[in-house]
Amino acid sequence: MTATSDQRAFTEALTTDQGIRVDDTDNSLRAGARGPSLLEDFHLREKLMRFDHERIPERVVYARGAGAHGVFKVHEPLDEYTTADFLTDPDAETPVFVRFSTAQGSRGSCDTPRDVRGFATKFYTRQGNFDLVGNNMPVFFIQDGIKFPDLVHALKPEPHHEMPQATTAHDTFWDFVTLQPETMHHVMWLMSDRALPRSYRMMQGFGVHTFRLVNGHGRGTFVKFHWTPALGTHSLCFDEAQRIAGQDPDFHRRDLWEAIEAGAHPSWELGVQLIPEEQAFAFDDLDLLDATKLVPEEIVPVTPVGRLTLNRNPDNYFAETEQVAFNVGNVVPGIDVTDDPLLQARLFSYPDTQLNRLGGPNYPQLPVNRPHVPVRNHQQDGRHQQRVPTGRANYLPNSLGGSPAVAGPAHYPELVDGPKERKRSETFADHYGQATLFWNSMSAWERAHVIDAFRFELGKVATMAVRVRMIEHLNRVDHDLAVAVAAGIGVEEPVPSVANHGRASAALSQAGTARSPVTTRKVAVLLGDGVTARPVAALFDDLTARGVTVELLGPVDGTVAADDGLPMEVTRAIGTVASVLYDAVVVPDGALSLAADGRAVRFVAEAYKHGKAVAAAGSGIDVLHRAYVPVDVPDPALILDANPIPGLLAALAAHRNFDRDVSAIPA
Ligand code: HDD
Repeated sequence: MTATSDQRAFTEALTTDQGIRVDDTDNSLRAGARGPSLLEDFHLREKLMRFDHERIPERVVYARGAGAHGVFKVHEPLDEYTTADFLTDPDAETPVFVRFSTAQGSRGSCDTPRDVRGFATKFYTRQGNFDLVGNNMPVFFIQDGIKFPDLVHALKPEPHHEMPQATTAHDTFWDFVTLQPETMHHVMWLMSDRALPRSYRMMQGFGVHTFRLVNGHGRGTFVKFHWTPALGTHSLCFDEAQRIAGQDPDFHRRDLWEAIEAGAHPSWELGVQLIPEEQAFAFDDLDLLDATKLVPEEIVPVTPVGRLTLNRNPDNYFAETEQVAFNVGNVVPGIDVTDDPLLQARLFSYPDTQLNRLGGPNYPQLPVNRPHVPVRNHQQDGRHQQRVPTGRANYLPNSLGGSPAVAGPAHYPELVDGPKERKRSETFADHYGQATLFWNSMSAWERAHVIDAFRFELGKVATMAVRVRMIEHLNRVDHDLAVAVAAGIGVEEPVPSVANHGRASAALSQAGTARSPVTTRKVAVLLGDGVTARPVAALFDDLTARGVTVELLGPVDGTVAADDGLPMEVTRAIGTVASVLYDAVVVPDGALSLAADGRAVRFVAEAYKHGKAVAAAGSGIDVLHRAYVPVDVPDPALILDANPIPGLLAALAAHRNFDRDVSAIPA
């Protein structure tokens, strides 16, 4: 939004919507101090009417989101492939608005359910708006958009009682999945930790579909878009995500907001996989038009081409994040769509849904949707028209009011030829190969998390036949996976059916993510009377200087008495937070009361259980004993050194130690 926004910090007189000054906004106009209110009180009526109409329909999917402004810059001109100005001019700083979201839950649900995340970017380019409406997973559930309403009905709360909210752990979802096996690959992603990002700032984004770049000679190149976060791709574990949902339902939007406010601007590298059009059929086991498939990076590498940086929070949630309207059909010259049947259906659905959500055809005039270039046409009228066109000629051609040049880029002249038929291509037929590829690419702990997730979700499915069907499908993905899940949900062990093809793609595993900058990671230090002041101060200063957020948690707000006799100020009381809101916990020496404080013991046990860095010294180690932390087991993220800082930094950079055996930790 620009400086034309209303200023809420009013310094001038309060007025009605008609600009009339208000004499009293606390008392309605009455017939006597104890008498009935009068209809003529236009201020009362206007105030209530405006309040009554504040809500608009929430998005039918991806209702809960968080947005931010930023910029995009391309590194090198890509004019060999595209005429898109923002991809060919390295000096161009293209403004963007990004909206991250969960897909299943209502607007008021929480940030951390097991779910796909939306990653939608509006580029306000010098050639008009380009929208890249992607997800944090590179594939989608279905191949044809005509199945989208069925998919969404099945995964949303069940229609008779509207339960459960923001989760796929219920019968209708798995009923649908097991009857529509093209979902199998995406379901593997959904059951993995990819569905539980640590932060919007730490997740990848994907355009999912194959798009087309078109260069100045009219040559097309297939392209897949990737966003790679500078902070690494990291996830929560499921137990942690569930606890966060209660502790801080706004966990991800708060994280994004606070990072941007603190000047720690999140950034992503835009990468492209480029495939010459002649090679459209070069892949044996996938069709580029099938959105349930990815192109392994080992086969077509991802080339980094530009950088996205988010640097400004919205001024107003509703005006910007809620009213932003994306459309996969918003493509600028040099970028085009393909015949992917999922994409083709989306081309209809997005502008259509905005009409319902935003109440009419003039939503592109809303400040957050407005292109940063002039708009000239004879579209007119309709609800909420903001422009005042002048002149009498509102048609083309005309000789009475001047005509804008009609000189846009030609559509890509793709040859289209075929019988009209409702038919899926044979090249879309394999539903299991890439589900197996994903499974094969997981590390041991990632596999364990996937098995747990399937057991949890299918364990919530009451219809035994659905569980059995899902095990049959998993048996075609990988026999060991099917056996492990079946054992947890009361389904008979399946007999081997299809041999695992054995192929893997290292890029799909999060275990391989590069060590990350520790900036904006959150460390809790547990305090109590007698705590050793000097090491705590050293730790605080060192980590803070590196951009780590260190919070000192006391038994209550205020101060504790440190061992140097001075009061040490606490950041917040331990009872107002939980370990799930931090990446690491430190239990310093000297605070003897902590070992007897159940909140501190739980804090440590839970942090350890969730694979986090746990550092302790002296009496702090007693707290670890009480939390059943096996202090003798070698563990890079269990730091008992006199100087815990190097160990803590290494453990934070590694994100988590999910290799721990935590099955016996009671948290
Ligand atoms: Fe969609 C919203 C991503 C398939 C129909 N979608 C929406 C949003 C994201 C995606 C990130 C939220 C945008 C925002 O922040 O406002 N959708 C995807 C991806 C898909 C996909 C990555 C597959 C590759 N979507 C898809 C299909 C259809 C839709 C096949 C319908 C045929 N999607 C919609 C929608 C939404 C939407 C109903 C709801 C609100 C909106 O569009 O603006 O039109």
